[in-house]
Amino acid sequence: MAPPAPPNDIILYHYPFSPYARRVIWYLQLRGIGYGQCIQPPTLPRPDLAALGVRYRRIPLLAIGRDVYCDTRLILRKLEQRFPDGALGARNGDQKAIERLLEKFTVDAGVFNSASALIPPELLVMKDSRFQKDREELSGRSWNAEDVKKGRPEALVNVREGFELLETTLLADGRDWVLKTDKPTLADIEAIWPFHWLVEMKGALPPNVISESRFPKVYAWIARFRAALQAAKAAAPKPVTLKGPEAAQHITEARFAEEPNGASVDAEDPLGLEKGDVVEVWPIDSGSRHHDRGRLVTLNANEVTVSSRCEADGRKEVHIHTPRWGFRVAKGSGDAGAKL
Ligand SMILES: N[C@@H](CCC(=O)N[C@@H](CS)C(=O)NCC(=O)O)C(=O)O
Repeated sequence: MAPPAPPNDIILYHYPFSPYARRVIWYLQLRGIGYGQCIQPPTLPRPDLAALGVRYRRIPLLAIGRDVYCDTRLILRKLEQRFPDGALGARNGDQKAIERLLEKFTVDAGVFNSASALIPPELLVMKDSRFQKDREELSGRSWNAEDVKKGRPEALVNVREGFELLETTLLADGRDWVLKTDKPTLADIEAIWPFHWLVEMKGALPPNVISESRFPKVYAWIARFRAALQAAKAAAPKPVTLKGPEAAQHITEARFAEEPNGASVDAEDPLGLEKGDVVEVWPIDSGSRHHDRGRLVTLNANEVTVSSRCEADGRKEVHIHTPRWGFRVAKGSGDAGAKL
């Protein structure tokens, strides 16, 4: 029997409790864009991704055709470009700035890092030694219960500052949505996800420090967002679930979503790399030991693309895309098909 076809040629690799993956799932739901999904374990190994030749160890990843996009910052940008009709991104300059700065605030500036330090050590998953070890490999910090408890006060102070910023600036005038729109936009997604995640997580926020009575506007905004999502989810197509081998087969047999002939390497890029160079690319904040490797296809101000061989079928190549910000790219050596 033929494997199920992923709607719009999209396959999202994720696991349901990933707050980063939710950024993408919410976006797809709010837009009503159908997609396929391939559910991953919350810890390594992830043979479904290894089969594609992908070393990047974080979740989510999104494939469109034979192009695989790492990192939600790039994924959301690509979805905006690929489905411009009804895009959720801001339209004017000031609003675009707010949207981008909110992304930097939550993803880069550490709101999420502090939020993740508030996962209660009592949660079952936190007592799982395999999960602990996996996250230590990822982050380079200790995840044992005692150390997690020690880190909580400082993380709480940081997260409280995030709540306070939203309460007293963007949401202070009583608007429904961050950009004063009728419906949630990308700027709401960029701002809300770590706060929403913590509010939903039992035991993460001590009510004497962060609660509905202290931050009523933020809590009301989260409740509105939840209701908007529920309505969008009910109206959106249900995701089509694919098993790992089905997803890999689909991807390796698909066309490239981005025409390889149109790809270019910026001759003025400060790194001085050239098209076809064998390079390695990896995130510099965490999961940095996992390097993707391949021939350089695209290098511009916002994106690196390498062509990497699939482990499952060494004749097939997929294009792995990452953002520039938060990632390092450097010349590798030898054959791009070799395993790292
Ligand atoms: N900057 C990345 C961060 C992604 C990230 O850290 N995701 C978490 C899951 S929420 C993760 O990968 N955890 C480790 C893992 O699942 O292997 C993005 O925006 O996608």
